[in-house]
Amino acid sequence: MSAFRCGTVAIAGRPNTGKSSLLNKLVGQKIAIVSPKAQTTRRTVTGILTTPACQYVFVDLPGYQTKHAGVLNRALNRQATEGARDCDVAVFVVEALRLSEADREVLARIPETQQLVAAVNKIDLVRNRLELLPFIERLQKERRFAAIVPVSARTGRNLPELLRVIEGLLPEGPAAYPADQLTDKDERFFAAEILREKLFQLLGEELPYRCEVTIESFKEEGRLRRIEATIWVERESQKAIVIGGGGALLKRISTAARKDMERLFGGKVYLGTWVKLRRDWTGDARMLRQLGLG
Ligand SMILES: Nc1nc2c(ncn2[C@@H]2O[C@H](COP(=O)(O)OP(=O)(O)OP(=O)(O)O)[C@@H](O)[C@H]2O)c(=O)[nH]1
Ligand SMILES: [Mg+2]
Repeated sequence: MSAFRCGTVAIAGRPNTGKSSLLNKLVGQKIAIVSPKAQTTRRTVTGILTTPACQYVFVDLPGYQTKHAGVLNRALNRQATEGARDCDVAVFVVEALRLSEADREVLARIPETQQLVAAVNKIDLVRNRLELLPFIERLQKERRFAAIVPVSARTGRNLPELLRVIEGLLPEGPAAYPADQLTDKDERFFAAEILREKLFQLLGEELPYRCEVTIESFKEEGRLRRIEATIWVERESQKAIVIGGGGALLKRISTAARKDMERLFGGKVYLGTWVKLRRDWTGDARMLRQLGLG
């Protein structure tokens, strides 16, 4: 029998390629937040998968983006870049048939010495499978990959093959975490992330980028979790939008978040949400540090 393997696997790519969806499907539970909007992920999330032969410590990174400047965007790009270097294996996630300049920018930031696997995601959207082959050939010209694996984070197609390839690249060594541990983040972290996901899913195109969430208190009272959260916005007008007429939108957001929290935590949740103003927080380095984003 071959020796046990264990190592860190960074999931890198431009925004919206399906990195967080891939992490969730690989570990079999929704721990990373997902939305159709770019730059949903702001904090790296670790997801651990342990098999009889291997422990994969996946790290879902923010998408590396080149569209927007600003203090927050720079901080996210820094996390994305460092994360893809500081791991045993990097998985470069690219959308099938869509290789753009933005993808190349990501590749350019991953050192040549880094073990690198390409996951060609969203193949469920490819009508004609024959188109995949020339796409893979194009990718091969961009960079030397240890392997290129077409996958679908949505359907789970080919994920066993992706895992097999990664396993072969991980170093031999004992497990770093107990076999049943799913993540290194606590419930407080996930409470904030889930609420942020609802803002991404239920607010318009621009507003989610102006919002951040902090957890003011998290108490366990028997089987109930009592959570008080603040949604930070940058302007008074944004506050009114998030709350909505008669508080209707905030209520929808909170209810959706509470249900997801109850599902993840496996118990009842009371969720109190307040919307507060912190002028121009996305450009405020001190506030970003306080939020763990700087
Ligand atoms: N059809 C299809 N859609 C997918 C697949 N994987 C992800 N998506 C969708 O792509 C969108 C982006 O997914 P995310 O997982 O949030 O992407 P991400 O790369 O983590 O994005 P950022 O965190 O913004 O960098 C969502 O609408 C997902 O539902 C897939 O395999 N097939
Ligand atoms: Mg993400």
